[in-house]
Amino acid sequence: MRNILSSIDSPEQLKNLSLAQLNKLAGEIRELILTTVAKTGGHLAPNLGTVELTIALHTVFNCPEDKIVWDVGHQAYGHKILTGRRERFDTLRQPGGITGFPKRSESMYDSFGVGHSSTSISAALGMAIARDLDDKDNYVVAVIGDGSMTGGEAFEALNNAGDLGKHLIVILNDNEMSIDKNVGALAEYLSKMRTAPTYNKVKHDLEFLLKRIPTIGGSVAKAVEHLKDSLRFLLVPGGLFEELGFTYVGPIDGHNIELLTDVLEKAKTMQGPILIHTLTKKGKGYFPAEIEPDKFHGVGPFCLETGEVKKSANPIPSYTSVFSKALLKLADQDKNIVAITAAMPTGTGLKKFADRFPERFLDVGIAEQHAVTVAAGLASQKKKPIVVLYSTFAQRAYDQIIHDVCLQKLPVVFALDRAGIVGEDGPTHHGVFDYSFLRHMPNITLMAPKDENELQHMLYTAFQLKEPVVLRYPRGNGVGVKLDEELVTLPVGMAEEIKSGDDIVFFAIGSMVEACKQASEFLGYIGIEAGVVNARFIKPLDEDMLIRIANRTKYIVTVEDNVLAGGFGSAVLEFLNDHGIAEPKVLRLGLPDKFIEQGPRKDLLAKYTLSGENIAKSVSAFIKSDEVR
Ligand SMILES: Cc1ncc(C[n+]2csc(CCOP(=O)(O)OP(=O)(O)O)c2C)c(N)n1
Repeated sequence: MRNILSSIDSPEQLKNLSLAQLNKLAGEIRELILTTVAKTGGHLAPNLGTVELTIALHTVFNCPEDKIVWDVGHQAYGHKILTGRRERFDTLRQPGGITGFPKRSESMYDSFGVGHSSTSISAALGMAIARDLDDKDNYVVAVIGDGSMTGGEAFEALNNAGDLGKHLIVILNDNEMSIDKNVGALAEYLSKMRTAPTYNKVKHDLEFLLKRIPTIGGSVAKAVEHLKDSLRFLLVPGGLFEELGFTYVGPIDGHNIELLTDVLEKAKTMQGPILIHTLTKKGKGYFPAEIEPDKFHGVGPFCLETGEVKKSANPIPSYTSVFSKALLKLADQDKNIVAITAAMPTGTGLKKFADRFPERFLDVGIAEQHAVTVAAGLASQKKKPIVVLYSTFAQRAYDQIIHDVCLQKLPVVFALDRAGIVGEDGPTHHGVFDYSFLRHMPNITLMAPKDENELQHMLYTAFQLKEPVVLRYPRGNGVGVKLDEELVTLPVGMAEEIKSGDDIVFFAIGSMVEACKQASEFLGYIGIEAGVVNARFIKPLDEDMLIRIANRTKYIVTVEDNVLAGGFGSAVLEFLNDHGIAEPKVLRLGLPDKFIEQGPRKDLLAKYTLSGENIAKSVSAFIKSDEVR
């Protein structure tokens, strides 16, 4: 059979294909996903698991009139391939290329932009309400994984949707995995549904019976058809989802296109909210991903033949791994330390902690808000909780950090990993807002290390303080400095002078200190003596240091990998203004008031004037323009 995918430019074309062709198409889509992601990196295992579901959805529904809302959106590559983006698929996650998640501005088939989890049912419900208000009759389908279903917002949406009774189809894509193994009581519940002995026995008996009924006509044939239908719609009694007002269908094989299309067609004719429970295999069709779905959840470029991930030869440890080791060391010495992750034990470096101290480790599921308040509860009872989140996902817990932690001055430590620009995951994942949304919280101490060694000391310091503390550090490798054996308490609110120089002084924070050291070298070549100060703390700011700097230079340059609006540079400006310090002039370097696109981290840093060379260029241009004035 000739290649089918190469002629598919719109999902409409799927409707003319036979089942055999649809099955062949599934293989071709898998192949394209595999060969592309092996080169570009990306979310492999989730996408391999949803190929048949995607085909079935686009065969049964008429997009873009009908709306498919993907949760997280990290499983929508097949959808992208089938909706006019096949030829550009090789640009996946590249600068200017196809994005790794659905994006409304990229395609009319992407009904809702996404990247953070557990939003699909809410968004789909909104679309269903709008449809009914407009007297339209399109279908709305949310596709959500069992991991994403652990997020509070998903429950809030089920609760609301079950009550409103709008026609809405929710597909629960259950592969028993979040990034790591899915956790929690819901995961247990789903697992019981999958293996419910009554369900399986009845199903088996009925299938056995049906196979034995000879081909017959008339009313008996109809009865048999009906029986087949009931088999597909066999309900597991007492379902949680039924109690919430949904009609529950399943569990069904999420890799069987015939079954999926049958069930979806039937769901179109039903009333009210429907939840279809599909069982899929994460990584389906690629053995290395099937056996290690966590490793292939989000993966860099890899060798297709062996499944070996192409590692950079960089021997410098990552910030995450230095954090992970330092925390283990501290937890060995202090039995009160409890570590909390929101479904990211591997990504945050907490896996070893979980293995060594299972009783002091909590994976709460994709529930950042709950993670923070559970930590507040622990802290109220004299435990020393540390909540480890990616900066971007901490955005979810803004109120909990204010209301449950800071207001009560509870000693919770927050470690925000992947802060700053993260790279190819793009605007949904850059952690570039944390200085701005944290620094205005009373009672908080906010710090960022200049290198991996300072990260260890900051972690140690954080546990010494008896109040809320945040430390934030970037994705990727450290600077390559020696790691001290003995950890010390850093003086809170004190910056560190790293390099002298008075023509201008860099007041830099976090990983930008290293970039400023390089910038200072560059400026030296053109006769500008640039001092470098490592601010260490965004809050409290080292005000004495700022006054000293102000007294000796004409220009202060603040540098941060955060949005400029309300960030670190703003804090410096506020201080100078509030103290009537009009000189020196302040140049703030950081990220502009826009969402930063996808691309290699290094390139984006350079593009937004945060590489050593480009910092130096901006500074020299700033001085020149000032001299002209
Ligand atoms: C709010 C939020 N926290 C964490 C993440 C990181 N994350 C991306 S996918 C994922 C697991 C999702 O599991 P599931 O929904 O079951 O999908 P699967 O990958 O298994 O197909 C997590 C934790 C996120 N995207 N959003």
